[in-house]
Amino acid sequence: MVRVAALLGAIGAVIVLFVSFAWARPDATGDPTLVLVGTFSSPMYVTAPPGDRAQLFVVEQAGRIRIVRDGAQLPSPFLDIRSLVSSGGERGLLSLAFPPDYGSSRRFYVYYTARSPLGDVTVAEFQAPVGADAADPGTRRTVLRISHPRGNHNGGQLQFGADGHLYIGTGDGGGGGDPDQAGQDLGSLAGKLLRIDPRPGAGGAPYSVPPDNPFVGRAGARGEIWSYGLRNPWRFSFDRETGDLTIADVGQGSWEEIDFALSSAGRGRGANYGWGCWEGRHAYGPNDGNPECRPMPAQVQPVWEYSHSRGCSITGGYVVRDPTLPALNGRYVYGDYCRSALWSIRLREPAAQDDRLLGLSVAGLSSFGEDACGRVYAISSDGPVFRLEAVGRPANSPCPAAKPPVRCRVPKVVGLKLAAARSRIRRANCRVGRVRYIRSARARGRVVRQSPRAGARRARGTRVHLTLSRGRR
Ligand SMILES: [Ca+2]
Repeated sequence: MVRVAALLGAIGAVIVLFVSFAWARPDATGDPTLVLVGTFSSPMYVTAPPGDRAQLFVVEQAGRIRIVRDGAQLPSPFLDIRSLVSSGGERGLLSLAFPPDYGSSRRFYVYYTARSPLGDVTVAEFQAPVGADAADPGTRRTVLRISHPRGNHNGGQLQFGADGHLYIGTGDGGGGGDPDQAGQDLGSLAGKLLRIDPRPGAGGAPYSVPPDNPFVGRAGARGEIWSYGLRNPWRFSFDRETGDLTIADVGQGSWEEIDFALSSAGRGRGANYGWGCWEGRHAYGPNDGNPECRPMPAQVQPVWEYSHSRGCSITGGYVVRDPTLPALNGRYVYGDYCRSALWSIRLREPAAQDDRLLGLSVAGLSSFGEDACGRVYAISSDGPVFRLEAVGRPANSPCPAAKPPVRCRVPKVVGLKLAAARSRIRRANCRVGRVRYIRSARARGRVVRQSPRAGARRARGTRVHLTLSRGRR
């Protein structure tokens, strides 16, 4: 009897061990995990100046920006504009963007809702003295202001595109159901993705409109508009490798959506994303009778949507290009403010594929962010900021250096036979281009001319054209 009990006990122990092992299976090396970077006061966003591998800038909702340098938070803020910012709910200091020339210009841009006039959506420029850890609040220059008396749908994202222009995501003006019918109104800056050059323009203008914006010169339309039909594009981003644009547009009562625009197909130039006539891929019934929805406008369909059985407010993220996190390379990481689970998906036109849980969660997910070397962060409005890292990566590993692009260094092939020239050109990351023959007395059967010349540096895969001598007849 004792022996039977012991045997049963042993079997039980094995089962318990097996079950607990199955539950507590350690993540495999290389899987994504969350590493705490620091805790802040209602953090909304993180970013870093281009090429700055040591620092991370953390935007706090009330109106401060903090610097984390080499993993440690600096004691005093980089910027404190709490006296200008109306904060709480969806309002506050919402994002920050550094232009490509920040290293020399020291100018940067913030997006906030103003105290006065209350709620005005505001894009402002500040400057930080070279070498200083704090910007000078006295350098403030208002770039753009949009009246916004309602408290919600303030938009809030700033991003510089690879074209050097500043993209600005604005909400539809708030309330519910787009009461101003702003989304489809090309005369309104609300419910849009805008594209401007934020530096002072001609004749004292606070900014200028790039002449290749889609609605420049159209009567009744604002030239600043890049794409429209958005409800509250709280977060949008560019793929740092391809330049593709992804907008996560927060839905009304039923559908959350992801809009995706390939850089090679115009990056959403002039696109109508449908709001307030469409919510996700569905006609938005309450606005059926609105003139803007009669007839229903054609919309650029989202590549992904999910219903409110999964969440309530999408938090858009980034296509991961972190070389130290190959498990997520090329996947778009996103989440939802109302659910803590993080997801990743492959963005494709016309439909995204392979939506998966990451197996990680962040409560109160306010935003994602990306640093100068492409590492991605997940931010909780409760305070913590996490970095997505590969399991097994040593703690506080430095930001990896960007790999220089592989280039074609044109080799000298004059004097070689064709086979030898081909192999030398391939080894130099170039390609063999046109091969033609001439009748010439010199160097029969060998290369007598090449273009480009030897030593030139060109993009990878550049074609090298060859001229060979056949010899005289
Ligand atoms: Ca839409």
